[in-house]
Amino acid sequence: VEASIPEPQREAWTKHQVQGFTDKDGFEKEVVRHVETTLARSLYNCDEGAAYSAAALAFRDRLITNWNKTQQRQTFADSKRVYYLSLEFLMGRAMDNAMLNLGLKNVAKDGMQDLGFRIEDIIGQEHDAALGNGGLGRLAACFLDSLASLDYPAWGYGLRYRYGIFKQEIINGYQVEVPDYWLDFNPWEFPRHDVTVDIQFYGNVRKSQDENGKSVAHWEGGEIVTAVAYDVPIPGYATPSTNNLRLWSSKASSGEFDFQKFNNGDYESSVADQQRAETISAVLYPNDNLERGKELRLKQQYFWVAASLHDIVRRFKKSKRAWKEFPDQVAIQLNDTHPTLAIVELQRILVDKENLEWDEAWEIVTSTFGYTNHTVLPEALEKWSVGLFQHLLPRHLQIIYDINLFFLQSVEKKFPKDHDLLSRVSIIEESQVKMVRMAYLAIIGSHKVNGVAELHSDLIQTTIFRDFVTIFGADKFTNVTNGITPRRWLHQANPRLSELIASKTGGYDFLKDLTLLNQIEQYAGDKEFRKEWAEIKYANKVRLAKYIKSTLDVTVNPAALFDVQVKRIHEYKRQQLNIFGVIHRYLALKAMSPEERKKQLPRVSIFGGKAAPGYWMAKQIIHLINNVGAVVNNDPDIGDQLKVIFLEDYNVSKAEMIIPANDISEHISTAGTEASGTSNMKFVLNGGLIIGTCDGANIEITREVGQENIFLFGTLSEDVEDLRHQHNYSNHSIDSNLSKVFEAIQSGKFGEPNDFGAMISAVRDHGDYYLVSDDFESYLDTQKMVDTEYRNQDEWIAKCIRSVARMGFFSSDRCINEYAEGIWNVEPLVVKN
Ligand code: 9GP
Repeated sequence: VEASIPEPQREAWTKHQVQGFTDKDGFEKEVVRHVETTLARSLYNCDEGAAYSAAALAFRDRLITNWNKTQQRQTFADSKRVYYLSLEFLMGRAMDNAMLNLGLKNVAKDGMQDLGFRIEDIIGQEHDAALGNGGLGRLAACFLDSLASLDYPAWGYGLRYRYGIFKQEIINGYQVEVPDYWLDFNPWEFPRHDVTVDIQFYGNVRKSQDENGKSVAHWEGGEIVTAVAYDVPIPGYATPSTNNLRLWSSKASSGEFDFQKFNNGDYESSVADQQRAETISAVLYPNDNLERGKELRLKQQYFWVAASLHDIVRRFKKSKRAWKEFPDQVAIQLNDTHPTLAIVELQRILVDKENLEWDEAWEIVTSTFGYTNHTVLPEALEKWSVGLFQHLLPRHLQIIYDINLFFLQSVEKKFPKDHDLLSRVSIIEESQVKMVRMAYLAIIGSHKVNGVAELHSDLIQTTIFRDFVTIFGADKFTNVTNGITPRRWLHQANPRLSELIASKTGGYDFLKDLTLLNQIEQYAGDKEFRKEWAEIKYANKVRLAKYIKSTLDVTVNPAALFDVQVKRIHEYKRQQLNIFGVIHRYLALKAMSPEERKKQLPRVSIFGGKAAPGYWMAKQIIHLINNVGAVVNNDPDIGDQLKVIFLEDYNVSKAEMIIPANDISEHISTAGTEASGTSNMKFVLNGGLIIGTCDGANIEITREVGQENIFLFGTLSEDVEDLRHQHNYSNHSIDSNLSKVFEAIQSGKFGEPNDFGAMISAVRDHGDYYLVSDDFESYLDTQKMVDTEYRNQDEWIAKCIRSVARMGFFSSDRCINEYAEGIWNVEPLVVKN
């Protein structure tokens, strides 16, 4: 407020307010200006990289006008805001999205052409912003798009990692990790060197009494690291609303050097301090659905939530409202347990800094937070050792103990003498090494807890969080089935399909209300429409085939069935089941006469995905896929009948190319393990069918598209435990097809058999935890049905059209509206142009 311009001088400001370009001429002018001034180049040395930079800067300027308007509107309206706390935002590329959301892609296309460039080439220059591992991070990115598109006043808060998820190279069939340094040129962020927060670590707690005899805690000593804000504008589609994603970067608190040390000649140690501070935001932990309990990770978590809360509280305090109004102004969503410390931090701020009574503060805290659980996998549920907490965050540990004490007292009151219950729900696990259970803390400190698909939400209520349902009642628990943004995952990734749909639905309104897709169902029987549909699919497959040729030098036939499984590599996602199925197909083809072989439906099995660098088994799965590809793709008997492709370095921008080319995609996790999955939604929305298990959102996809339009197979989640039990107590049988696959691997046909011994043993000798052997036969049978049905192309395409028509439910807009109404209690705030 102090820095605002006095009324009499505002006229000059209004007169010169930046409006941003709206037409081709204006765009070209901006590009040329940026090439010549910002980049200090000219028409004599403007390559595609420079052209991208200039176009991106032009769009960034354009976004910032809307961003300013939005932020001013939100500040003046002073209405409730949503804060989405996520350690991951897997944004992908920004420029294409900005052009489409602003409705200026054609302007940019024509403008770039005038200036001598093809827009596709320019878009292709952008480096993905890969600040996430997989589904969880991409969901956060889709949510930001929907929040802005629906005009919700919302901010995302995350970390500005210097290195995003590693780049994957495949060398001799093995995954090799290469650092992803993405910040060389990033026009999409605004450094705010004036927005900083000092964050404390370590030290100790001293207690004193205030004048009223109340005990007061002082957290003293330790070290301070500074958080610096970087803002990323998030444009909504067809609205000026442009929200903010604030990412924090760490630096040493004294600036570049500790001058004291520097002046004393202790240069090395002053640099070391600086580097240690910067390490906090240096790397994204590359694990998906796995927590490893590393101190640096806990440091990252506290650094990020403390900076974010400081920011949120600072903003709230400007309004001079009473503290009890905090939850009317602020809703904070915890994306998984990673930001759970925010609960403790807010309690600390209210009690230690703002002198509120414990109960009053706790009421505010629990009314503010909502917690989304994204997994039931035990290895992904966060626990931190009490010792580590004591060392790193001593005051927070005390507060956690108090939260736990008051909680357990209330449980005891309600369920007297149930000591088992008390130890089961305690935030502190009394194991040999005492642990803090973050998910329990998140539940106790939030007013709503949600899962991300119906089955998953049921499972958390009946298994891992069952006791909490008993204690708090079922109302605290809810489901919000995940969704995806149709802007990126249809309009941007598959422009021709989007155009075809628009031609039949009277324009692009379906991108704002995806249920309007139902209007295309009537064309499922229309020959002409089917033909256009098939042509688009074919063109998308040709594009992918060209990419495969140029990167792997393998020729694939675009007329073959493209069967795609791209996602993080994990035993629970069962890429091993898929590749065993491929080996079975290969052996079957080899056993046929050439005439018979020719009669089979040609198929291209496409894999992609990263393995966590420390996940040995996942890396072996990648290795096996590549080895199988090397044999099959070079076998002259096989030719076009089967190709096996592993696409290197799967990421968001590659997904945008791969997904529109799918005929069928595989979502084949062991039932009850995949919380939701979101790529399943993207694949169907792009006109493909699913082969999948009854898991996660596959179940709701089936409900929406109809079971005649999806290929389901495998064990049901309610039978999984029994089967696992049986495996452990009796010898489970391996069917002969799977045995033959194992024999082929062990014969050395696909490289050194020892490399894959553990993968086979896991299924055959060690209990087959993921039920590969149980599901193998039904998987093969279902794949046979896929082959048969694909031959009837008319009917296949009709199925795809009907499925797309029924996918309206899976828009992240529906999902965000459910959060807004059921969890956040927040209203849209329209920003005028
Ligand atoms: O594994 C889930 C995935 O099924 C879900 O779609 C995604 C978004 O909700 O979250 C993933 N969970 C994690 O990455 C870790 O909890």
